[in-house]
Amino acid sequence: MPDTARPNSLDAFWMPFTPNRAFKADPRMIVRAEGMHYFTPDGRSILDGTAGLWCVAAGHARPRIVEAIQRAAAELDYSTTFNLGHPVAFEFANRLAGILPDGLDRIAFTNSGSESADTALKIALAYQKARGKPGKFRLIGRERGYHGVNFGGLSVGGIGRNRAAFGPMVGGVDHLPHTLDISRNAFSRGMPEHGVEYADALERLVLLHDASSIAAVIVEPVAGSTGVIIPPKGYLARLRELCTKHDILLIFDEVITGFGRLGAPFASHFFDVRPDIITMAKAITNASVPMGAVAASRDIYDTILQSSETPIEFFHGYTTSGHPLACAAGLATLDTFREEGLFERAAGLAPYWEDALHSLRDARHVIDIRNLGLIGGIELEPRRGAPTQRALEAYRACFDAGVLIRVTGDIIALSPPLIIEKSQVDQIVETVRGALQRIE
Ligand code: PXG
Repeated sequence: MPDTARPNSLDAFWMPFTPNRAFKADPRMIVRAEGMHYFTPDGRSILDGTAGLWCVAAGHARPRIVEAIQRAAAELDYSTTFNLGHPVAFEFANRLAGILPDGLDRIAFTNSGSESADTALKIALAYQKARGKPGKFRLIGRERGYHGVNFGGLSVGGIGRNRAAFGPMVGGVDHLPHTLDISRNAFSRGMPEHGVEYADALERLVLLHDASSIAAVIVEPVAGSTGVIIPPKGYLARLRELCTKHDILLIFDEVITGFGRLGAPFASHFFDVRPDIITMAKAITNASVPMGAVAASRDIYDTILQSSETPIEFFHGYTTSGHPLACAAGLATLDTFREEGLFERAAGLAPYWEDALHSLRDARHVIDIRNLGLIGGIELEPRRGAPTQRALEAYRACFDAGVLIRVTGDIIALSPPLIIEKSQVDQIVETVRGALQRIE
């Protein structure tokens, strides 16, 4: 047995989105998790303010999910879903269809949010071709958008650093402006007042490219990874209206907002805006087994199937699409959400969360606070000449004080498991306040 607390060497693992050199010089390790907490090798508990990475919505190591995975592994470790079925994949797709917005009930499985984004974009293109409009090939993303790290999602994504090293990307892509407008909306509680007109930029892209060339628009309903950008009031409805007017598909990337993060099953319910395609991942299995999914409207599914000239209608899929362990974990996760009323719980806690976060308004270095559901963003003034440094130090100071936060740029992003208690909300906020007080 390897000694998990002290690996022999840190050299071989090329860590994702990590300053490998700095981390390996001064590592932080986690060896166990339960409920709201992680545990370090020396037994210290760390309150999880980020639900892992926005994904452990029901809290850690929930027995029902653990047991479902154990049972599934012993019964059917693997079977392909290429031209062969296993019941749990169909059952899980049906259960997902039952909590998705009406009409979005055709589900493709992937293994991550990145794969979900690329799958959704390919579905959009295949649909346009299937309905006799192959000229509709353009994909519109948004500045500061995050749709994972594969080439499709990266191309419609709008985080410059993530794209910089990787060449010309997928062709025929353009971007809407992002909606962060601190000059007008700083310290908004919930949805900001100003900025619905950012959606009208789609009209300009239509003038530029012509709607006959545009297949789909993809956005995160609430942008998470870029540092929590809440959509202005009316923005998503306006985007829907314009997509409908110009015969463009609307894709919501709900990898973060899905499964209760806003206090409703999906952001689509929360905002009462129905896209044509929804992507999911992360909390779909409470992150216990890697999985993603894409829900398409029945019209999209039927159109692609009915127009197909080949037996296989859509040439796409992964070896582990609908993996038995992931589906079993997903079913147990949905059971947990339902039995514990976690989406409603998140909705009930959201006002407390909002008040607690905004109590940091006068904390040192803070220039904006943004919140919705159980999401929080705290933007810090960048240190002169050393952007991102202040947030990194805040991250370290919070970790040392027993709270895990997430930082991106100079923004602290918070997204606790939906099982969080009010006293733990207070602990996160007071730990952040103390950390900001201590760092320069
Ligand atoms: N779409 C969205 C909206 C995401 O937030 C992905 C796609 C990609 O998912 P995978 O499973 O391929 O990582 C994401 C992922 C952060 C952070 O710190 C956020 C993500 C991943 C890593 C870090 O905010 N989101």
